[in-house]
Amino acid sequence: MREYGEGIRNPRARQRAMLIAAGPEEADLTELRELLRTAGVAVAGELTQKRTRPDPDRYLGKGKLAELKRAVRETDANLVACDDELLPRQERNLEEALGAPVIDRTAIILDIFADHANSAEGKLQVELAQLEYNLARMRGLWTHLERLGAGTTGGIGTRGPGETQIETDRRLARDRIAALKRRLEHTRSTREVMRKERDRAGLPTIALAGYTNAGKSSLLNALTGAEVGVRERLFHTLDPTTRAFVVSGRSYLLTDTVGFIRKLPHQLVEAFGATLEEALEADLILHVADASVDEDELAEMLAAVEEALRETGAVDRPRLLALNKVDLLDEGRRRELGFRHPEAVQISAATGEGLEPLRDALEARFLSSLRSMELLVPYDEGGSLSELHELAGELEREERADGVLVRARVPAGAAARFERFSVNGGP
Ligand SMILES: Nc1nc2c(ncn2[C@@H]2O[C@H](COP(=O)(O)OP(=O)(O)OP(=O)(O)O)[C@@H](O)[C@H]2O)c(=O)[nH]1
Ligand SMILES: [Mg+2]
Repeated sequence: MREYGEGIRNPRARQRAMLIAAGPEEADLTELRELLRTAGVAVAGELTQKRTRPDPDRYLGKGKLAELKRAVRETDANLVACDDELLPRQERNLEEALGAPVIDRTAIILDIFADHANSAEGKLQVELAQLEYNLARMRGLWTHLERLGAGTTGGIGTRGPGETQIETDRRLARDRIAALKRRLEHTRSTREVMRKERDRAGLPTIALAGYTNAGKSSLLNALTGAEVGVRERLFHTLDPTTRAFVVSGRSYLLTDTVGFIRKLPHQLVEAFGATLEEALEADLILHVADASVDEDELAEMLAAVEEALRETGAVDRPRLLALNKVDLLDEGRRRELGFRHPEAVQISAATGEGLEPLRDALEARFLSSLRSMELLVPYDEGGSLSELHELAGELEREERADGVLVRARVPAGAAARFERFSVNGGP
């Protein structure tokens, strides 16, 4: 990674972006603003164009581009941020025409991810995604925003390094990509071992999935008493966190995952794919949505999450929808939501409202998969008995001369482990 210029702590602090978007619908740049806020970039203004599809060479039409140039000058913006991922050609042409650096939605999201990555694995995954993105753009080994903000490469708006340098960088990038993939493979096999452990425990697993900022981490905390970081910023959580929680005496494992977003960069889906896929391999996916937004936006966010689940191959898992943040809604809107999403549970991770019905709904989903077992557990198998307790909650038990006779309903995944104590010979 390239060093920042001397004395420049946060190279983005002085960045003022002009926002642009083009497409068949009237553009709503709220989310792009939110992304930039999270990335620490100020917004100087916005300019949108309605057209069937963006211009293949310049993204905007000629007249609009001239307008943009004026707007950049007038508002003193030093950066242009596009709500779509740009083709390398569009980006180059825009930068040339404007004399100002241009970044796209993907670069911004990648930058936020780079900033928020904590675990060794998360960092490797983000670096891999950034390299793939930069390689496609013949960029060097540093991230786009860094390059733009640092002011060390000859000032804003100057093109990248010369051809030879680019070739060297490309080769280095490919080597680095191969090395990163190897290291990720390695961390994955380590986690595979951990997962086997978990599977052996046979606890039912639930994965939280949802749009970024929906309140997944807040819900994990509310249900499990954990203290996972929660913040009013996008993509706060990148690493899956798993915690146990108890409903009617039974333990479940709940995993928090990275949030999704519209137009999620495919480089990130690829880089985070394996981790996500594993987390989402749960018995149930609890889809958490921010229900405080308006109906159209909610529908869009729900669809974006479905799309991302499809991309990670988790679309066939059983689902439960939790509409979060209902503390911000009035009675009328709640009723309307209940009407539109009768299968969903309305909750507030913040106030705790609706969490009891949610626990009940979760439990109900698992009841059908429980197996009734009658077991005779010898007295020297105390470990098995407490394990059984964790899995089955309250036990009906009877002390006998040769052990404890137990009637329990055990999750199907764990039933095999207790088979040897079975006295009723099967389900
Ligand atoms: N009013 C209200 N705010 C909530 C509720 N749940 C979460 N929030 C707020 O929403 C913001 C995002 O919450 P998080 O739990 O970090 O959301 P997340 O889905 O984990 O977000 P990412 O990790 O970025 O994907 C925070 O400011 C929370 O305080 C809720 O039920 N009501
Ligand atoms: Mg989170």
